[in-house]
Amino acid sequence: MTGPKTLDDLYAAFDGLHMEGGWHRKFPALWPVPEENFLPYIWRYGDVKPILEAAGELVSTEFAERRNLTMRNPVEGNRYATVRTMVAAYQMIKPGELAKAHRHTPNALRLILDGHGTYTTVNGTRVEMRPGDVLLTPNWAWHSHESVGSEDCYWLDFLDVPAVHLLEPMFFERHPDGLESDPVDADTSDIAFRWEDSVKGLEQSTDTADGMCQSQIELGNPALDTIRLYMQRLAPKTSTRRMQTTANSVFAVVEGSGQTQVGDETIPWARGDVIAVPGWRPYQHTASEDAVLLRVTDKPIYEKLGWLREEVS
Ligand code: GTQ
Ligand code: FE2
Repeated sequence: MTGPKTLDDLYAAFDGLHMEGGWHRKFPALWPVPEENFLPYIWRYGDVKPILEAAGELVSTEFAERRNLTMRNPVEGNRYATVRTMVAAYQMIKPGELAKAHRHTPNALRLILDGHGTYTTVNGTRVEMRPGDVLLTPNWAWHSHESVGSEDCYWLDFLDVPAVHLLEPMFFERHPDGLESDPVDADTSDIAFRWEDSVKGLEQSTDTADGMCQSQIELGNPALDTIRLYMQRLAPKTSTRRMQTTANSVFAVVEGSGQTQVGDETIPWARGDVIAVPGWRPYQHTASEDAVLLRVTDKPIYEKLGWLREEVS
């Protein structure tokens, strides 16, 4: 026998071939339940708005193309993502500004916070962006944003860019002409969920999402290949049940105020805030007053792959 004679020699031989014995790994490959990696965290609109306003003075859309401010989860080593598969951003556009057309494989959606007179054009359809509206920009759809009004317009972006980073099907291109030609105006569109329709839907809905809200409606089914969206109304001074799910969520506060318990943390929130709730962290909400949350979740990924596990207690 000419092979290694001692355990140390054996492991050195493995190492020389870029291999590792399953029984003496430096890092485990399997563990009993999901690890806690990404951290629960909140970004407050009240903190962000003045900074975006300043960016409005210092950074033009000529220079930046998108005046967007992404929310980086504070977990050590993270460079970009808000939760494992998704990134959220605040974006602002000023009167007369244009964010030129481009397209990319990441799916995106926006929730409008403030301002009127801004339009987004998605694959040739131009729709107005009004507060409370949710607008979709699916995989590879051309999109541009343009202000023709007199108010600064603020919104939230949510994209599955980190999922694309993980799986690597990234493609991105700018429109050769900067803008799509001859867009058609539309007030109703497959890519637009209007706030007034959400309000009506929430009034009529009897779906309580297993006690996770007073009522919820789903926007789309799913809204995007990788993302499901739910508008959830919370009853004042009432705690929801506790949810634990392998899927990640980012909540945006559309209306009202309250707090969310995630793991051991209690996170108070108000309109325009964004809360990162990473997978498998038990969470429950308590509204102080009538509140509406937009839940943005990567649940379709887990559903499709057979990895969705949910428990409500
Ligand atoms: O508005 O097209 O926050 O492409 C990140 C990437 C917004 C957008 C973001 C984007 C956009
Ligand atoms: Fe984009």
